Amino acid sequence: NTISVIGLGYIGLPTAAVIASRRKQVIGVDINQRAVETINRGDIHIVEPELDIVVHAAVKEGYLRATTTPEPADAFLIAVPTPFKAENGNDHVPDLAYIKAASQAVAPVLKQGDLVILESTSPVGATEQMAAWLAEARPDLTFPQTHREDSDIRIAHCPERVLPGHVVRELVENDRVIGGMTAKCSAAATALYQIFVEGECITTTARTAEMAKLTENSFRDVNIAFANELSIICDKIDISVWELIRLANRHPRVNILQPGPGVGGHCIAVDPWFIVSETPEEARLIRTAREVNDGKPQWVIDKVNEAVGKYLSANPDKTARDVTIACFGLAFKPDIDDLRESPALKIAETIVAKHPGRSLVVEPNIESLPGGALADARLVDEMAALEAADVVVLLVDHKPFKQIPLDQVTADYLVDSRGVWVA
Ligand code: SAJ
Repeated sequence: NTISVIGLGYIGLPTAAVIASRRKQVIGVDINQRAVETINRGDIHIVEPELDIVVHAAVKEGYLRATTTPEPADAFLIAVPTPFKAENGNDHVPDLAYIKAASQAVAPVLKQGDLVILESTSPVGATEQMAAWLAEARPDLTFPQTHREDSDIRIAHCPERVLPGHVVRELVENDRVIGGMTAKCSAAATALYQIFVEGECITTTARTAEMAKLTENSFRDVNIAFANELSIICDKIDISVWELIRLANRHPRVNILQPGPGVGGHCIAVDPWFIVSETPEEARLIRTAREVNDGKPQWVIDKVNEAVGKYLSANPDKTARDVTIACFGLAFKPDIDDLRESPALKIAETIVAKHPGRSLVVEPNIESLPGGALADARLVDEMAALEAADVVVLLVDHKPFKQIPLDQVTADYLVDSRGVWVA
């Protein structure tokens, strides 16, 4: 049996490689020619621990091969991005263009008995929409939406749920929600995941599986928003939010996540909007959580401006242009190099734009600063930054920052959005 994975990004590539490591023939498909060439050399184009070894072995042993055009296979796993777009005054409408393009690319090579699985995080109804696109392109085949259990093609939604940084392990260990368009579709998809999933495969409908994925990420977003709101309240009434959450979490039924400079990444800050966009009247809490988290970067920037103001009052011989600000961390979460959709990056850019020439940035996971607003800043190491800075801004709780002994962090003007240096 040959399995084809469409989209060789943060989800598709690890999935393809893990299936190949179980000695199944896997054809990976991506529109990015360079990514395809890199993979066929046995290398990877994304950063994810352990992935390089798995891909290298799969390619060298002949189980994984990448190409830009889909080829016939017995199962197709679609793992392409689902961003949102602005439409009719709504800024957060799910954009299914990549799923549509993938369906249209796969349709010509489909044959009777094939299984098509949508893995991309999707708004409710996207799997049915994908099935409709496939049926439109292949009127000679039958699909579950019209022929139920007699259809030529089986279709399911099986959302990915792996945590970046732990993808290779979580792909195998996590339980899997399998949402077939019919019971036979679920059974076919379950058989496929059982090739490599050691967690449980739990079956449901495609629509419930879609909503389950959105619910998981919305739950996390709402919990983080709660923590972020607490951090703003505590700042106002002079209580340490870090100590507060530690104490509250001692209750056996309380588990509050950590405040931060905002929520970044490609999932948690996006997926709740798929629910809000579908049911704007009802999804009040989910929308508010998004707004609280999206408002946090500006709150941190205001705190930095306040700290600069205090520094200038204490040093009347200085002007705003003389202030050296050091930003610790740019990535969207700790111990990764991914700066995309990062609130820390956004905050650092705003600070540097206001204080060009003197700003310092510490980001141990990158070799050079990205261009744009940060072109006016200098990338330095932890100690150099602590030495030179008048105002220190902690944005990401990277390990190397947590390892700095507290007595070396002597900044009088410190904005610590992660509670690394203030207990
Ligand atoms: N964050 C906080 N406080 C916390 C935890 C996280 O501010 O206590 C921030 C992070 O700094 C980051 C953002 O939230 O900016 C998101 O990071 P994350 O580690 O919570 O999640 P992601 O986006 O890397 O991965 C999530 C995971 N979902 C859940 O844990 C419910 C992952 O399992 C999903 O597979 C992934 O989204 C996805 O692809 O949807």
